[in-house]
Amino acid sequence: MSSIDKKCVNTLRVLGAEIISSVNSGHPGIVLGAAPILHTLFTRHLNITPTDHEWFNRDRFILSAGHGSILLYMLLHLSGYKISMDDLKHFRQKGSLTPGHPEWHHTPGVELSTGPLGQGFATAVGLAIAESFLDAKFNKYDNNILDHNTYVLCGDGDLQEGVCQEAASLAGHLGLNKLIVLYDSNDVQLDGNVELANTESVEAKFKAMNWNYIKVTDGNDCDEIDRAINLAKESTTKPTIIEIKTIIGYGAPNSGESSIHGKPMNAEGIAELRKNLNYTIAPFQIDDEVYAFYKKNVIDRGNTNCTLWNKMLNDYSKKYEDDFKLFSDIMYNDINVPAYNELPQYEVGSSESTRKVMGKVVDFLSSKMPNIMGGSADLTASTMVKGADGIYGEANPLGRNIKFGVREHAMAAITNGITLHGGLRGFCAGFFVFSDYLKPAVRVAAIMKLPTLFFFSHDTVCVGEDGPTHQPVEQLAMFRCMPNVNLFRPADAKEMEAAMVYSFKQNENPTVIVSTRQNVTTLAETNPDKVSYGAYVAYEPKNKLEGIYVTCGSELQLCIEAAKKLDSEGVGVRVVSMISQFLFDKQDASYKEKILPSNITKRLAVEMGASMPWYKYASNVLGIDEYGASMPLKYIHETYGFTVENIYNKYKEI
Ligand SMILES: Cc1ncc(C[n+]2csc(CCOP(=O)(O)OP(=O)(O)O)c2C)c(N)n1
Ligand SMILES: [Mg+2]
Repeated sequence: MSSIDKKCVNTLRVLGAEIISSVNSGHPGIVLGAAPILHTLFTRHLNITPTDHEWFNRDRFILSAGHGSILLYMLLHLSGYKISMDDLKHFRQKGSLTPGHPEWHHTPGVELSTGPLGQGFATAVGLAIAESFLDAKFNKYDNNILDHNTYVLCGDGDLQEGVCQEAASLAGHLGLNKLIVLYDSNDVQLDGNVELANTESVEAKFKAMNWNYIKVTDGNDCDEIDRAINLAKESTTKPTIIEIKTIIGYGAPNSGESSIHGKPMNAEGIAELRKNLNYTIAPFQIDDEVYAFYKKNVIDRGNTNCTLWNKMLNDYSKKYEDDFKLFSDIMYNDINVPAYNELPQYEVGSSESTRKVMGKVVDFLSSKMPNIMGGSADLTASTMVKGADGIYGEANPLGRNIKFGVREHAMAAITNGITLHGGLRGFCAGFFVFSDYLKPAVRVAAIMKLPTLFFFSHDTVCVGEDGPTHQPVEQLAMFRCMPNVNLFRPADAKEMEAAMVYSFKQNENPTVIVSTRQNVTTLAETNPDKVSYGAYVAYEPKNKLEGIYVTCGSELQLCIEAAKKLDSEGVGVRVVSMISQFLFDKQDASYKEKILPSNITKRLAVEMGASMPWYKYASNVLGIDEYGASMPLKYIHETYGFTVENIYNKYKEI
């Protein structure tokens, strides 16, 4: 290692350890061990610029091992991002710019909120897919307008996660050659040595998944790391994992031991670290030489490349006018979303499952919007949802239909990555009951308010014959209690179309849309114009209002029929279609009062799912608080009491 590299690396090490000790919180192990890896990446490879940190063609760096956050913050500080030494000193403190784990759109330069291990790795696969698709779409023989790498730093823990295996397997299959994973291989994790839990060879495993594998034997040797990254960049057909042997907590008295993973060092430990590294710079100081080195090798290099790229873009705009127009629209997320009334219209009284409608809307929107990309977890034939232009892969990088295989968790994380890249709207689809398998990725999207689209079919026990393992019960409650997640459960084709259009138009939240397996009737009472309010009056009785049914999905029709029966007997009951509790909760008090007047307390909520989410709106709930049972659909409604008769009776019982 050259003396300046050594000086920079030791700065990162000691400053990181001292910040962690001063706030008595954080993970010194990875900072001390992996500093040379990220120093090499940032100063010799990563194309980023603090002056335009959302530069479309920047390299993406994902710290999948999010517990190393202070290392990233220090690197961004040195790289000219608006993170001051004071911000670094307030690491993990209330309201600081430098939270415990990296948070997207909170700290400049952070590309993804990470911390849940494995998630960053899997999301990076989506970033690499987005890059390769846009590269195929826009690059010309004389102008590679889209040309960047996706880098990941991961640790042993990341690689142990199932989501990582799923994503790595798909990345290898897809030949994502611009994905480069730097694996901080220190043989140690939180609870002890990795060998206590793992036996397999990472090399053999990744090679078997069609990855390049490169080993760096000395994680302190920046030149060896640099050579490995250069080699990885040469790959044209495979993603690369570089296993870099490091020593956790390098320089600390307990280096190489799990005790250094997440425990701040005491004063003696810090003193010994300084002695071992021969480091004499005062605490919280950075030598000018280090700043100068980063200025030259990250900031200036990045600025030069960004300027060159802007020139390329200018050339491109002149030579390829039409492509440039589309490229700009994509880059600035300016692709027009068709309005509801441009979609195929459904006649009142027609009958169709909402999953079919969902699939048709995705097809229709994909034909109008070149920025939609996604697919399903081996369930296209069931969810009816697929991307356009054929199957995405090496043979067809312009395909917008991703065959995710039965890898729900990675599917969702990858779809987050596609959306996160910028320019594309990622969607994915599966059976609603298996949304359990991908919930952690929806959670990351929710924390980030990333507008990923999650489409599910088979929304209730009406799945029927497949039985309790396939019949969702508690999943509606799960998504409805997640902050920032908008769950739509449309009642018919009209509501479904309106919900889909709404979801593609907005850029603020992840959306979950659930559809029926069974046919439902297109109702006269549904109102697509009101879908954005979350709830509206679908049926108003002729008689004086005395009660309310609150419902959604396929149960809306049943409630309307029950209300009509009550109306014919002189009992005035309104039916509220609550397609999205999330959106209804956002309405002002007067709208809420209009829909659910507080003096009307006789209310019955009706949904074929866990009753829990409904007590907010009604003190009586007809729900399903048990797991289902295998039987043909024709017995389901009777079995669980979801008939017009029972809904009518339940109201009368109140
Ligand atoms: C999904 C998930 N499970 C558990 C954790 C808690 N956790 C954070 S780091 C870590 C140890 C990971 O080991 P490794 O990746 O080898 O990190 P190192 O100790 O080498 O820094 C654990 C269990 C987490 N952040 N995410
Ligand atoms: Mg480790």
